[in-house]
Amino acid sequence: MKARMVFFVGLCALCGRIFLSGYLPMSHAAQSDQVAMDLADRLSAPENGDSLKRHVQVQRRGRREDATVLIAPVTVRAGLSGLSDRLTLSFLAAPVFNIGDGMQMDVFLVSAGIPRPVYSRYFDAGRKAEDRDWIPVAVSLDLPKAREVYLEIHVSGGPQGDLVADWLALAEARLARERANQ
Ligand SMILES: [Ca+2]
Repeated sequence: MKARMVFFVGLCALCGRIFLSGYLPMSHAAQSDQVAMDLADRLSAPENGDSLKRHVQVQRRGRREDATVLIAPVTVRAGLSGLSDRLTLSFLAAPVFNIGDGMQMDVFLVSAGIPRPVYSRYFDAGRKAEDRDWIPVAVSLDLPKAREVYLEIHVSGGPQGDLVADWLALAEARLARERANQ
C-alpha cells in the first residue's frame, strides 16, 4: 500500500513537471539558457592566428579540459554585437607550463573603438603553486548598445617581456545572461 502511494505521488510529480516545463517555456532559467553561448567558437586572432590554438587537451591538477590556448604575445577578439544586455563572462584559465616568469592576461570590453578593462591577472605557475591549476574567472559585463562591441583578450609576457613558455589555456569559456533579479 505504501509502495503504491509512493509510486502514485512520484507519478504526479513527474506529470506536473512535464506539464509545467511545457506550459512555462519562457521562465528565467529558460531565458538564461537561451543566451548562454560558447565563447571559444567566437574567438579569433586577427593579427596573429598562429598564437591561437583550439581543442588542445590540457591537464592541470588532474583535470583535463578541451582548451583554447593563447600563446603570448597575442590579442584575440570575440564579437558581441547585438547582445545589448547584462551578461556574465566565465572561463577557466591555467598556464600550460610551470616554467618562465609568468604572463599577464588583460580582458577588455571594446565599444565604438574604446577599450574598457574588465579583468586582469598575472599567472605565475613557475613560482606560485596555486597558479598550477584551473582558475575560475567570472566577470559581469554591461554591454552597451553600440554598433560594434567585442571582447578583447591580451596575453603578454609580463614585466620583463620574457615570453618563454607563455602559453595560457582557457576552457569552458561562455557568456550567459544574468537573471533579472540580480
Ligand atoms: Ca613570461
